[in-house]
Amino acid sequence: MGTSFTVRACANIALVKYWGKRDAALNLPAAGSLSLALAALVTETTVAFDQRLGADLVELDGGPAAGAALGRVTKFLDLVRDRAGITTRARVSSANRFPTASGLASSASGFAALAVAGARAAGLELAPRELSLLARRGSGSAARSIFGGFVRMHAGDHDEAAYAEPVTSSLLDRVRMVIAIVGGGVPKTHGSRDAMEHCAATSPLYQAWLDLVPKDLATAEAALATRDLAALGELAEANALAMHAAAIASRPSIIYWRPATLALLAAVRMLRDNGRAAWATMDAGPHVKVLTTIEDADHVARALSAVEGVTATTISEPGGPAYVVERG
Ligand code: 2P0
Repeated sequence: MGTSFTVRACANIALVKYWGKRDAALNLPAAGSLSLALAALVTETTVAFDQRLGADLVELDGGPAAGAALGRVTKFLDLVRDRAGITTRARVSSANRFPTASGLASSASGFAALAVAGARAAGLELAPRELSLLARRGSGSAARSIFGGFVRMHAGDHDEAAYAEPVTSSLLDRVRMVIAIVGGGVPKTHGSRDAMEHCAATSPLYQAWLDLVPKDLATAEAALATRDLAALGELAEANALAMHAAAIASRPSIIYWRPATLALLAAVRMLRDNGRAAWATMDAGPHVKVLTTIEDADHVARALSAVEGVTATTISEPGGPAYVVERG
């Protein structure tokens, strides 16, 4: 059996969302995006190539993977094998170290960890940018999870230009994210991969969304450069609402929100009215993630815990880059 590599990668929450592709086969995003890595949401993945195996053996969260989940991992490992010039099958074990029963799942941390562990186990020495390009093929948001802190994903004009890279900002020392879980792990109504495709094909607001993203990226990067958390927060909340508006306008509609999602948005607005740092963002589910500061994080988490329908809250620090924890 080849050397096994165990890698940890953090999930990330986009402040400027990725919502739409321009090439499904290469998984090229239709626009750029910008995210914050979260230390509280970690995936740990071990990969070892083994000559004795006739097929990839994949375990996800303690159980054997089958069907579409297994197919997606094998397809991704095929990219790694092609690159390394091998045909050996692999043993993969991956587990999310996410807050218990959070209802969060992350293809971002999962494919970032698989890209780094898979590449190393196959004997490849890839630079971070190449790992980001590789991770993107597994999942668009995974390209961002190779890096820590604030991360900018480029849409690029060709395959090799669609990678992510870290954005340095001294705001990183000030921020926290509070994750408010709605409905304790109810399965998603629409997976984001199919939902963004359906939105692109049917939403009359999709083109307006695409036109908006470059402007929002410029505003977000300016806020990071000038350490203006209020500007970053306002932009992130507005961008998330625009993404959801485009999704809601799809035909038939894609509505990720539950009543508690709206109650949380109102609570966040009230926190701001009371002078707290709090700006909301939502992804392909009902949960609300709130950008705040170290000073206000406990207060914000307590306020959000009191909202009816919220089953858990977690305060997260910014996360670091994907890294090898063990080789064996
Ligand atoms: C984001 N999402 O920027 C956005 C906001 C969901 C809502 O990235 O098809 O799972 O694997 O490239 O990365 C989720 O999309 O999609 C996502 P694929 P992915 O975080």
